[in-house]
Amino acid sequence: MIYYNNINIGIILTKQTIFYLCSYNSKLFLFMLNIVIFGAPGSGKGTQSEKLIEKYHLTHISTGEILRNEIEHDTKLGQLANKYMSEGQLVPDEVVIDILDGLLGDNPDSVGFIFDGFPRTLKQGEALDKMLNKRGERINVVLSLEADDEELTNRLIKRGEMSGRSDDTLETIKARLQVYYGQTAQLKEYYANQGNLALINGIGTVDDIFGRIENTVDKLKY
Ligand code: B4P
Repeated sequence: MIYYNNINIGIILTKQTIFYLCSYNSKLFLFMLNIVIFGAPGSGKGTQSEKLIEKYHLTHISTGEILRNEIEHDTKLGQLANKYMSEGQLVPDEVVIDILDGLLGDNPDSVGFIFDGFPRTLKQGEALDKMLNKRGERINVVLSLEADDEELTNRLIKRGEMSGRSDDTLETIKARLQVYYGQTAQLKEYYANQGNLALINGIGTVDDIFGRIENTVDKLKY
């Protein structure tokens, strides 16, 4: 528990969740912690999300994972998504925005979310702001994992060799990087203008990078 003037800040750890509580003049407030984990393909979004979930007990939403699951089960949505993903292109905005909207509705009591791989376009970013506003929430921080193209390409090729993921081939990786710089990277300016953007050096060991993330996230609460 931290005390500052009339403000007390603390964390309550229950079996499944951590609540961030703040009391001011004896009134209690519950903080939501909404994090966007952002970056080019291969920047470590999925990897660092796992560590964030472990530490902060937030609800993880990975649009890539959801879409891959639909492909695996050969659903209508999966068949549609596969057309785009197998070529390294983005699945249409309306489709992923609908998925997100549904997931937020399914988790009314969540103490916060990690948005992994969403948003990927300005339209998705604006839609996410609107969806959170409706819940009386907002994005607290956008963690942008920064790594160069050579490192990103090497990581994804390695993963493709091990997992056989169909979009981890050299040709598709090149297309995904182009899509990132053409359609996604502009979101950094959008979030910088909101004052939410934190650039994280994404090179180094997974634990080193998570240390940088923890420094940023922990400063947010206190
Ligand atoms: P995603 O699943 O989000 O895949 P990704 O961008 O390639 O990143 P990923 O999270 O998998 O990689 P990570 O950096 O963790 O999306 C896949 C596709 O789905 C998209 O291309 C698109 O078609 C579609 N899609 C998803 N969301 C969408 C949306 N919102 N709108 C439209 N379409 C959407 O890790 C990569 C590798 O690096 C791993 O093997 C990991 O082990 C390794 N690694 C991580 N950190 C490392 C480190 N520090 N050092 C060395 N290796 C490291």
